[in-house]
Order: sequence, then C-alpha cells, then structure tokens
Amino acid sequence: MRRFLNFRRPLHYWSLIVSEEVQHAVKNNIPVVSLESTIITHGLPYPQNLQLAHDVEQVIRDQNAIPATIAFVNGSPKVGLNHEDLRLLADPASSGLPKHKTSRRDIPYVMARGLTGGTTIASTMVLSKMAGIKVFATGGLGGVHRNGEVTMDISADLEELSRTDVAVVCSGPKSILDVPRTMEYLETKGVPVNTFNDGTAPFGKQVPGFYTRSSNVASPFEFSSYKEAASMIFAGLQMGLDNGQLFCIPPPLESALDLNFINSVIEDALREAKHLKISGKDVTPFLLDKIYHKTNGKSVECNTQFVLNNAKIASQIATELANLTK
Ligand code: PSU
Ligand code: MN
Repeated sequence: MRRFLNFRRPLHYWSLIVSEEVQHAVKNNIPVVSLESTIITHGLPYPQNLQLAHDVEQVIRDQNAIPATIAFVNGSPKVGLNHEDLRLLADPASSGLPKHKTSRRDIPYVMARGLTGGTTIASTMVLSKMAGIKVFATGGLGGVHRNGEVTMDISADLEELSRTDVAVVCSGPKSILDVPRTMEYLETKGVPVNTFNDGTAPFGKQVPGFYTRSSNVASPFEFSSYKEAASMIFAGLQMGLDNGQLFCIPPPLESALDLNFINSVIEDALREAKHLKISGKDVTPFLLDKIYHKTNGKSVECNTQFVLNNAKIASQIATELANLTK
C-alpha cells in the first residue's frame, strides 16, 4: 500500500489509500468491483461476516476481476483491504472501540478522530469514484423507511446515487423499507433502476425485495444480459450524466425467502423498533439483527448467497464495461 498521489486531483483526495493491485487494475482497464463494509461491521453477525468478506473477494477473482473492499481503517479511507483490515472490521473484539457506521456525512468525523468504520453504499460510492472504480457490488440498498413521510428517514444512499456516477449491483431495497416511495425518490432524482430478467418472468418486471425474488413493485427498466447493463453504464458515462445507476438482481431461487413469511417477521421487528424508539442510523442494523434471530439465521444465509451472486454478476458487468472502454 502507498499513499495515493495524483496531482491531477484536488488536494483533498490525497489521503485516500488505494492498494497497488487496485491502482494497477484501474490504470490498465482491468475490471474492478468495489465492495462496501457496513455489511461487515453492522449487517451480519461475526464470524459469518468475516467469512463472507473473504468469499466475496474470491468470487470476484474467480471471474478474473479485482475486488476492492472499501472502509475507514484508523481514520484512513482505504480502497483494497488486506486480511488484517478485514479482521479488524469484522471481529467486534478486535479493538476497544465499536466500529463506526460511516455514510457520507460521517467521513470528516471518522477521519479526524482516527476511527475504524464500515462504509455504507453512499460512502463506498464516494470512495469508488475517487479511486476510478465504476462498478460496485453489495446486498441491499438503503431507501425511504416506512413512515418516512413523517420521520424523514431516507437513506443517504439514494442521494448519493443521484450525484455520483458509480453503478450499484444489489438485490433491491429491503422490504423493511417503503419500496414504492423509494422508487419514486429515485425517479425524481434521475436514477435508473434496472432489474435483471433471466427469463423466469415475472421477475425482471418487478424489483426484487432483497430476501425475496419479487417485491410486487414494478421495475422501471429491465436488462437481459450483462453486456446490456454495461452499455447502459457506458451511455451514462458518455453523456456525463454524473448520477449512479442501480442494477437489481433477484436473490438465487434456492435461498430466497417467501414474501408472506418474511413480511410477518419484518412487521414484528418494526413494531419492536418503534416500541424501543430506535431511530436514525441504528434502524437498519437493529432490524437486520431481529430478522436474523426471528428467521433462525435463514435471513443471513439468504443475504450471504445473494451478495456472492451479485458480486459474480457485477464482475461480468465490469468485464463487459472494460471491453466497451478499450
Ligand atoms: N441493507 C442490508 N445490510 C446492510 C445495509 C443495508 O441488508 O448492511 C447497509 C448498507 O451499507 C446501506 C446502509 O448502505 O445499511 C443503509 O443504512 P441507512 O439506512 O442508515 O442509510
Ligand atoms: Mn436512515
């Protein structure tokens, strides 16, 4: 690792640390897929989180692409982590301090205090863009929370998608959210939502619901090949649109959960969150943990499987994009 100095970039990018491997790949148009780390610090329990952090990087390598997991390590923004970094993030006992869930607004605080934290989709997009990475794989998108018209709890992920041109490959916004309002927000902000249609209709016509193959909410657009997805990213870049795009992949059939089952679990978890007055950035981690226990771990198994699947597909999209930009 070395300090990333690029004199064509403004001063404030100087503290970004990009691994040699990722720098080399970006410079030589080798496909790179970035990965977030809030899923490691706050999304999944230990040690499944550490296992997944390693497995997801391997899936990307198996596709001949380079993984770039992103996080803040002792205050430094890092793109491309080593084993010690991953362990530090994953193991709650690895340092005296809890890990900081780091979205865009948390970046200056985390850096100034030298904290270690997992990056959300929003901040992973920020750092991906700085490092020149165009494709990013993750599990689930943040969105407009249920009752968001009153609480105004709307994930910064949505705002970031409207201002940073990185493609996010995920399994849709979770059904803990208000999915129709999340779609409305993205439309207003000019963010294309494209769902993969692998021929198993009606999927592709509807946005996936994270744990479920469908959410009953229509997808504005669909795509049926990775090349088509890459062409959409390429078109956005060519036009200098500056916003991100969302590519939704339904979770693999074998591990997907039933919509009615997961909805009743979510209703319970939401009631509990309300009762305990959980708010702000704690809402998502609280709900994920409740759902994990109420499904006897099935939600984590499903979550793990679609993160791996999304990383594989993101690698193929990144490969097609590299071909287009040759
Ligand atoms: N959805 C999950 N697991 C997660 C997250 C979302 O199933 O770990 C994380 C992602 O990093 C996402 C963030 O960017 O939560 C959104 O948090 P908030 O709603 O506070 O913006
Ligand atoms: Mn929020």
